[in-house]
Amino acid sequence: MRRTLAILLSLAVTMLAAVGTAPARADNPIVQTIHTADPAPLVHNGRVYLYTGHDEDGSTWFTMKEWRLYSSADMVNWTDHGSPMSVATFSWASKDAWAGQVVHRNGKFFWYVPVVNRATGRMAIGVGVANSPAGPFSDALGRPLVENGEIDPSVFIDDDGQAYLYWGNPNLWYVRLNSDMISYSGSATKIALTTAGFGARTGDANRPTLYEEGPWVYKRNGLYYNVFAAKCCSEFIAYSTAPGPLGPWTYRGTVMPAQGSSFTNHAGIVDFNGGSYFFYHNGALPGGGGFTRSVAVEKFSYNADGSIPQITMTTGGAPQNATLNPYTRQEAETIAWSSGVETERASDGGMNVGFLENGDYIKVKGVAFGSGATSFSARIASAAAGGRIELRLGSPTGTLAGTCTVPGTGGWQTWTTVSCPISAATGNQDLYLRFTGGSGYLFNVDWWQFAAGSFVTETGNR
Ligand code: FUB
Repeated sequence: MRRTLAILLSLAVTMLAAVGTAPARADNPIVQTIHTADPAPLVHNGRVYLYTGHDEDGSTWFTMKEWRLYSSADMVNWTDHGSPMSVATFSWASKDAWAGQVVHRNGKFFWYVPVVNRATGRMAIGVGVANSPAGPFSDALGRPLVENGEIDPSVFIDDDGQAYLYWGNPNLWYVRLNSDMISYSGSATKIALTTAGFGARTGDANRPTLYEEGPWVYKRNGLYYNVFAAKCCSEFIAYSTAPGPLGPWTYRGTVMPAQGSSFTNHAGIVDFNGGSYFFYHNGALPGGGGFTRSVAVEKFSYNADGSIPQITMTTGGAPQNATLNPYTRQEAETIAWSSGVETERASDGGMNVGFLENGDYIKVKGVAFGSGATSFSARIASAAAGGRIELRLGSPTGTLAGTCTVPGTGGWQTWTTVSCPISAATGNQDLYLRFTGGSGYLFNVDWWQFAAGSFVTETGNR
């Protein structure tokens, strides 16, 4: 994927350069290193955790083997946490890591997902459980929680503590979860799909309402919302509201029209730091489409009556709501935008960026340098000859604040720390780490950090 992306991105840059226009640096879609789909955001301890599916490169179907996780404190710079759960987590499942949702209760994180039950060949809902939002998640039950061949679980915990699991395509089901979150009371029940509740669809006798799949159920100011993928195909995002968790539902209209080169869409909504955010997916990356999707986000405000305004896909994305501190250690895989970069598991258990070639870069947005940085350090490894990290401001070709030389270290996971002097990095800046060197893969980066004060040369382990 990175090669296709790099070629298409460099073609776009060349075309823009030819007409004398600098490329606008968009921050949607959120992830550029792989294709992601089916966003499910969760706010926890001052961060937004964004759980996604992973569309395999070149897919011609929903070929999805694992889920991925990203998190952000500012809605713009997203840290890659890798894959905390996959189809292999569920010994009874064979394939299809499709759209799920994570909820937090009793100090645990429960991840409800649809996967194919190998024994029956049908879609079933499994539950992963973890002690932290980043996992690792394990199979909570060793078997499906519920199975009826339908998909896309969403879980909502009401103020009285009663939790509900909703899911379904073509039907919309619910069941009351017990407080352990891994068992239920009563049986799976269909929510009546009436045109008053879910809008009228024409041209499909089997599906008289707009409801298609992907419910996202929550409560705000006493009103219950069900935001869902409507009509097929292409899908748009619509919503219904109700006075209670089980209805009666009233269709309220379009949240996001069909746009963006993917015939599916999938909604996830959270409030964070005083703002409301709508997550969705499209096919906006080069090479993107209906089976190679990308997760994106828009900020929005509810209307005074609680209705959701119509939201349009943008390339700009959500505004940054906090600056990033360069004087604390930052993971190299904290990214607002990147070109040619991939991520992988690092030997310390976290992630590193890798497969870096000459000219690849990472943008980190809104970096608060204050009165000025004087040095930069990075944890690097290289089984090749290394290269250089250029620290540039404002754009990949902007002011050069410093250059760190990266040596070969004898292995892609043989880590050492390099440092170099920095000048002219003051105030709030978009920082670009641009990787340069010879041909082939250059080096990996695990983390980086700036310092103020006198520069002391440092190369070695710490
Ligand atoms: O990603 C696979 C399926 O496509 C999801 O389960 C649906 O919601 C649709 O996005």
